Amino acid sequence: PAVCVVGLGYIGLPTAAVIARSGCKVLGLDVSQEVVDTINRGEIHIEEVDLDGLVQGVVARGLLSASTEVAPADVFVIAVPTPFEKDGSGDHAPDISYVLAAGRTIAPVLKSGDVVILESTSPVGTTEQLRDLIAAIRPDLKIPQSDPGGLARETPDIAIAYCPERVLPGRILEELTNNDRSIGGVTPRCARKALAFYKRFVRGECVTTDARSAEMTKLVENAYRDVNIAFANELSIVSDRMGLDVWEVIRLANRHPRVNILSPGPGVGGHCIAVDPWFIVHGAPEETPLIRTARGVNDRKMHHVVAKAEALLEAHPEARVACLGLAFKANIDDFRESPARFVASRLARKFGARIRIVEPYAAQLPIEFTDTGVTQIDIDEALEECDILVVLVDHDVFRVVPLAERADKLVYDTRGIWPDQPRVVREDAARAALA
Ligand code: SAJ
Repeated sequence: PAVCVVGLGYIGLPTAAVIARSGCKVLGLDVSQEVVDTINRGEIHIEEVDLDGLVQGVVARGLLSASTEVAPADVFVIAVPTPFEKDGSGDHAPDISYVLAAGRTIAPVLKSGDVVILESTSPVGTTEQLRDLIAAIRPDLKIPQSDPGGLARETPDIAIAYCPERVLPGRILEELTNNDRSIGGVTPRCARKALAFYKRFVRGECVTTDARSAEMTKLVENAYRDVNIAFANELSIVSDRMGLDVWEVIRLANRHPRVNILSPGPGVGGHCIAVDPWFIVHGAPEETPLIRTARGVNDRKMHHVVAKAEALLEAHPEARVACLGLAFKANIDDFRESPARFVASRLARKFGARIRIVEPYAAQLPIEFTDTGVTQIDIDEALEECDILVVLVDHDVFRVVPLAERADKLVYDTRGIWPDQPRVVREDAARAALA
């Protein structure tokens, strides 16, 4: 089939490339002319393992091209952002305007037999809203209606389904092919149509369900992780207070066969885990105290880390400080919604030239560090020049620094990468003792 992928971002571009590799002719749509031109040159505008070679190959073979103009296709895959907007009351309302805009873009070229698949993380009911929008624009098409009794006899002209991506940045290409997928149809027939498409390039199991359940499943996966990370982050603050090493406590607790606590960190970042739980809270505000609280715990952890780092730097006014890492997690170059970046920029604003940043995945420092006096150095320079190391990201290049090279440093390790570090900032008492 001819495929049109709407949105060529972190999910859309790898998805378009993998579909193209399976032999389909793929047109990628994006609103940015720059993105379109880059891809048509066989280049990419995002960083992802092995994506450059794949895109170059499928573009060269004529299987993938990009455009700002829609064209007819047999399958449409929508992978556009679904951010949330904070309204006046501090509520977090999902913004599905890009999904609806994509629907308006493709509706005019839809024809009988087409399959429309939404992949963007979306609040429950979005796929049906997309369906209603298409129905309003194209009254000439028979649109699938939800049919719980299965009594409808009419065969709709098009199929509409929700199939969330669930790939991990840094492992996108591998997970795109190997992960299981949930495929939720507006009707069972829609799900089967979408299933036949995914079978072309997914090796994992594809499980069909209804659209609303598939939408909720995606949100639940990320809320599950957020709640579990919040538990770890809360433990880290509790352990601080009690003068305990949280990493030691978690290591021991995880020896229990049914306990598997995640890792504390400076907070939760990225575009998914810190966002998607709000979609559930927004849909059922009264029924979600746990999910809401977990979000708050993870957000507050960033401020906790800032406060602790500030106290440390104030207690050692002569010390030169290196912040290790800006990315939102280990071994990637993605700085969106990064707690590490938040902490480092706060310290930069307050302490200026005392701060150095080590981020091997950044060619230069982000905009907010301009005019702060902060400089970017590499890890070797940090180990030579700096007295305090604030570990904000668990990049492998930091993890492998041997004890001998950091034994004389004072370390605030928010990721627990150096369990053997002798001078670690752990809790208030330890900080006072070190000062
Ligand atoms: N983090 C911790 N402690 C942990 C694990 C993670 O502090 O033990 C932090 C990370 O440092 C990062 C944040 O949480 O700041 C999120 O990282 P992540 O690796 O948990 O997740 P993402 O955002 O890279 O990708 C997630 C994945 N979802 C789940 O694992 C349930 C991925 O499969 C989804 O496809 C993706 O969200 C998405 O796009 O929704």
